[in-house]
Amino acid sequence: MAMKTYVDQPNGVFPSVCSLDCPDQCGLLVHKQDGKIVKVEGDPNHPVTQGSICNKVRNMAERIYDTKRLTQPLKRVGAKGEGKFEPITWEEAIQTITSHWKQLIREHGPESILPYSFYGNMGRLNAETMDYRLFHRMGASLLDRAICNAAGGVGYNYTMGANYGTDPEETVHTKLFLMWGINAVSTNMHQVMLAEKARKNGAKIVVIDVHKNQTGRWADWFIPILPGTDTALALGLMHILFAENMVNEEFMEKYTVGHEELREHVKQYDPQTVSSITGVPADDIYRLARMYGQTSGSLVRIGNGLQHHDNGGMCVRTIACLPALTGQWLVQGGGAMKGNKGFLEHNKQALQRPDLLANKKTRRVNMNVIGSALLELDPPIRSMFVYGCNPALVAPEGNKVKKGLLREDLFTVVHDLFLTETAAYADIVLPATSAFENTDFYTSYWHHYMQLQKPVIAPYGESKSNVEVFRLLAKGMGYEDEMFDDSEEELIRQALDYPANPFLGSITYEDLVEKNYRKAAVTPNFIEKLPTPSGKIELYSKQLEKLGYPALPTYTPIPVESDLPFLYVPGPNHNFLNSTFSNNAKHVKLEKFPRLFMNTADAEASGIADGDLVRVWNDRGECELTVSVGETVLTGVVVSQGLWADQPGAKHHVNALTPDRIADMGGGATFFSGRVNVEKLAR
Ligand SMILES: Nc1nc2c(c(=O)[nH]1)N[C@H]1C(S)=C(S)[C@@H](COP(=O)(O)OP(=O)(O)OC[C@H]3O[C@@H](n4cnc5c(=O)[nH]c(N)nc54)[C@H](O)[C@@H]3O)O[C@H]1N2
Ligand SMILES: Nc1nc2c(c(=O)[nH]1)N[C@H]1C(S)=C(S)[C@@H](COP(=O)(O)OP(=O)(O)OC[C@H]3O[C@@H](n4cnc5c(=O)[nH]c(N)nc54)[C@H](O)[C@@H]3O)O[C@H]1N2
Ligand code: SF4
Ligand SMILES: [Mo]
Repeated sequence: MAMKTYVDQPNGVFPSVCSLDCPDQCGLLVHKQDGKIVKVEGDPNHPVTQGSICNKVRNMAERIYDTKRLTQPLKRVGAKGEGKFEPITWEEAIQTITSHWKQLIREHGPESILPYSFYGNMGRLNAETMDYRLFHRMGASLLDRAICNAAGGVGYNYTMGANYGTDPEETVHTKLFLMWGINAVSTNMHQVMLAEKARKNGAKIVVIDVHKNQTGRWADWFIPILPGTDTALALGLMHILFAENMVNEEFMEKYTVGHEELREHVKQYDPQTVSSITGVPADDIYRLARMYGQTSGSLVRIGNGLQHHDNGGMCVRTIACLPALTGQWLVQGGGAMKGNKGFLEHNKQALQRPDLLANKKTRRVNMNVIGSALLELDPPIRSMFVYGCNPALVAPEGNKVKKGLLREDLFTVVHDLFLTETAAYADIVLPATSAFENTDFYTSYWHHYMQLQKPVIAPYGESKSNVEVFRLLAKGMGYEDEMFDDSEEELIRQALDYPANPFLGSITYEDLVEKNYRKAAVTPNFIEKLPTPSGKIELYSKQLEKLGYPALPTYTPIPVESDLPFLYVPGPNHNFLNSTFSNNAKHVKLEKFPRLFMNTADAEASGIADGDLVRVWNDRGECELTVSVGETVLTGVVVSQGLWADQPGAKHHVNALTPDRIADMGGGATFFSGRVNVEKLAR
């Protein structure tokens, strides 16, 4: 069945999907007039997102047609980082890149080339298909894409075996929500809407966070906690659940391994001890444990924030054990959710062709240490191809990243819709299409629906999709493998041919073309057979033991990296998506300026008043932010929101301050485990 695209229809309303790195993955309706997008709204027919979307994407047309959008390939004519470029043709761009790469491969081997990317576009084809084929074929260095949920994802899997969790559609039946380390009002708004429905039926919402932000204010009960101590709180809850007999013995016997060992092990985490670690009063720990142990239909929504710490993997592993103690996995609306992408797992082997690396011991570079890697790796990285990612703003140890990007002998190519902070350092810049200009398919990491993206508009200027750019680069490299000729339709068919995932069910390409939303065939009894070594929920993990970790959930404090007075948690904000939209006037206007939240007692002690401009610093760098004084954070903690770019006279690059230490699991990032000092600046 040929897919009809909407490109040739100048007027009308067309179904689409949000391509941003957001769990909600909304169904959209894109309105066109005279060939241009004039409005983006939610598709009421999407079973989960039901017609509502966030303000960021309601203003998407402003970004698509932003006058700053790239229309042509560019080559650098100024100094690195200066941002001076001249237009060139695609032919010249591909020729320049591939001849450079051929020379590097001859002289230094293919591992001198590093792809650097993330999910600026969540489309499975544009995020991780033709690019992988090309770089695997080439034998380039491999990138560990560990900047987001790596620690927590791996930790969760030690307990559950895969990214399997509660179906969000079931959460209208939930009676108790533990929103744990998630700023859901900003980052998972449809979970908030579902929780609101449940609330009308009496559900209670508890938020456990280091910052009383919009999500904390929405809660029935907000529990402030010290950063990096959530593992201890979870263990304290387990202590009480066992001690007060609020566990489900039958469930544990049937579906878990290690509950007897765990029962003994958590005796040491008594509420007093846990209180002194977490800053949560012992009475509140009792109250929370009883609420959790006595409410059926209790859901733990595990966020990304609590795992951006040195101990983030073990933290998520630990919290993920809670519903197994109470047997909540079998209760409608109960269980846990970290990420659900396992249910729509498709044939990545076919799409990405890792087999092409079969006999090679290709080196891996963790994207979280890109600054050090560019400055110190031996043999050096001599070329970097950046796409769908903005490392100059989003990667930790930002000053090291920028210093690395300044290397004269580094040949950098950036493919993006905009001349990002990273692109300013590039030798060649390539214009990217927006997702509305592509064919792709999408799988949410929260709800269970798969969706096809049909192009709605023609490519903007001379921009090209990732898939197309990697096809051209493969040709330019002289690779004649047929896989580089696969069409988008062929790729989607290959992806869906995957009997290894039973939940994929019978979703076919034809289905996707015909119906907008196709659901994974998940039933709650997925816990009957989990892909852990034992097939059960692993409260005790021999796998972890073998690797030298504690086999049972265990609290390890985050290292105190310096004697600076404040732990610093620089999270994302409401109106941007990571650094996306930080360059679009409308979104910046909505967000106004970056703030630093500080406790009243700390502010008074430092002679800082609400609204003061402060310098935030450590030995990695500095930043200048406007202080918001109050009780939204505990003493000894400061929080900022948003990945802002430096402006002339305004140092807003928060990742100048963040550590590039690697978390306990999965090579994860530790953005929120750094320490800073704060001092008042004269205006
Ligand atoms: N509007 C908007 N939506 C987004 C994004 C965005 O930038 N803006 N980004 C998208 C992406 S890529 C991701 S990964 C998700 C992230 O979305 P979330 O899962 O919500 O993760 P964060 O916003 O990083 O952090 C969530 C919360 O964790 C808190 N936190 C930090 N450290 C700790 C801790 O030690 N313990 C506890 N209990 N809480 C802690 C922070 O204060 C924050 O409120 O959102 C996605 N959606
Ligand atoms: N301090 C701090 N740092 C953080 C975080 C934090 O909470 N605090 N969060 C971390 C997390 S969770 C994440 S996921 C990362 C995210 O970091 P990034 O993955 O860098 O995300 P964005 O900043 O949104 O940048 C995505 C870029 O991709 C581009 N893009 C979009 N679509 C396409 C396309 O189809 N093709 C190409 N070639 N480009 C495209 C966009 O224009 C944008 O410039 O940031 C991390 N950094
Ligand atoms: S960013 Fe998230 S909430 Fe906003 S439209 Fe996209 S998927 Fe929906
Ligand atoms: Mo992320």
